[in-house]
Amino acid sequence: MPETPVLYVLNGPNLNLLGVREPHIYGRDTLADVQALCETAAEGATVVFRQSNHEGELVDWIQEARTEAVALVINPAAYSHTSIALLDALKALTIPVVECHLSNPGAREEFRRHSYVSLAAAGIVSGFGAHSYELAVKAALRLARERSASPAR
Ligand code: CA2
Repeated sequence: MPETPVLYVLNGPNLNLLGVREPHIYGRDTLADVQALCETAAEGATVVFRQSNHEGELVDWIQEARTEAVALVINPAAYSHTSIALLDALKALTIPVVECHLSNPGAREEFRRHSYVSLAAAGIVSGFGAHSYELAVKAALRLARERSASPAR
């Protein structure tokens, strides 16, 4: 592991509205609040925290993480359920990927019960509101540490 590891936390469409609308589903924390929680949970690792409403921009950032990050946390939002482009970009990574959701999509509408992104994720944290991100950050950094201690041959 580098002395100051870098963790990417990427957020998909409409998550910029967090805390502003639908607090009964997604809670009252804003995306800035979530970023602060991630930075605290990262315990000294550098967190690159970004949100985009555009699929291609998320693909570009995932590709960037290949060389810049030790691990990646992603809440792909609605793209979880639709995007083969995100899946392909994530499958090209060798760093650990953790999928993260505020709500529990498995307990919601049928169309949210399938995630393409899950096919490329080491694990999924969902249903705990902003706390999902703290758990996901910890899990991603732990996986990165484990892999650097015994790299795959
Ligand atoms: O629970 C999650 O984190 C989701 O990824 C959120 C997505 C949804 O499409 C996924 O099924 C589950 C929606 C993000 C939209 O976020 C908003 C936040 C506040 C107000 C409106 C939308």
